[in-house]
Amino acid sequence: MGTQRGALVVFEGLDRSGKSTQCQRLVDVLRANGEEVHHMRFPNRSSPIGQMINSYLSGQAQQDDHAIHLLFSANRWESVRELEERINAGATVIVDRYYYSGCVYSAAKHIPSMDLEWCRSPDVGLPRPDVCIFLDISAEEQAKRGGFGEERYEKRELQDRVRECYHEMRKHPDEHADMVIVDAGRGMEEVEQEIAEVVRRVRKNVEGGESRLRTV
Ligand code: FDM
Ligand code: MG
Repeated sequence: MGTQRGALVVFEGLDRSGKSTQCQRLVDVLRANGEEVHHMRFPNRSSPIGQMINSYLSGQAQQDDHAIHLLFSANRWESVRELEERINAGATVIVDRYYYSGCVYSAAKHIPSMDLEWCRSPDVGLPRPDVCIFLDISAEEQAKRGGFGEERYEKRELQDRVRECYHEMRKHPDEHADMVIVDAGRGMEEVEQEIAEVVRRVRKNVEGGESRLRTV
């Protein structure tokens, strides 16, 4: 018998949804329990492609919208081997943003040649998560938390369109099956508990089920 594979858990949500905080908390709790955990985030700004993405997001560089979209996808593809190796070695892999962000932030630009389907296509074949935890936050709550940073996409109007695109994307049959919506407008601890419950359930399913990762 080989090693039991780990679960692939993705976090998605708008800026200010508490995504990175909740990711880190989950990682800390699992590790404190002695679990093998690998934490990744996209964009991974440390690779050469990631540095191009970082320059674009910070406004230092311009890119054609299609080109930057493909760079975000390439930035995931360059990490696939590492991701698969960790999963197959039995680690729980927790990912902060994945191809859902890739799709919705680009589609939210409303460029006619870049609809959701086009945006999704370069990511087809990536490892499909066992669950995508979508931290949902209303426009009002997001505004209350305030403090958008300086980066390219941190603007009210675009964020509203991104929110719509996330909900549009949930209609895709695969995405619908994988996405669990968590109301992130509540207190940090309440949100954390709900996430812990979802993750417990998912890890149990993975342990009892098909050992191979599916693909997007
Ligand atoms: N983003 C992130 C994209 O536009 N496409 C992608 O594929 C990914 C992974 O990059 F505005 C956007 C989402 C966000 C910005 O993300 C940087 P972080 O989580 O704030 O670093
Ligand atoms: Mg950000």
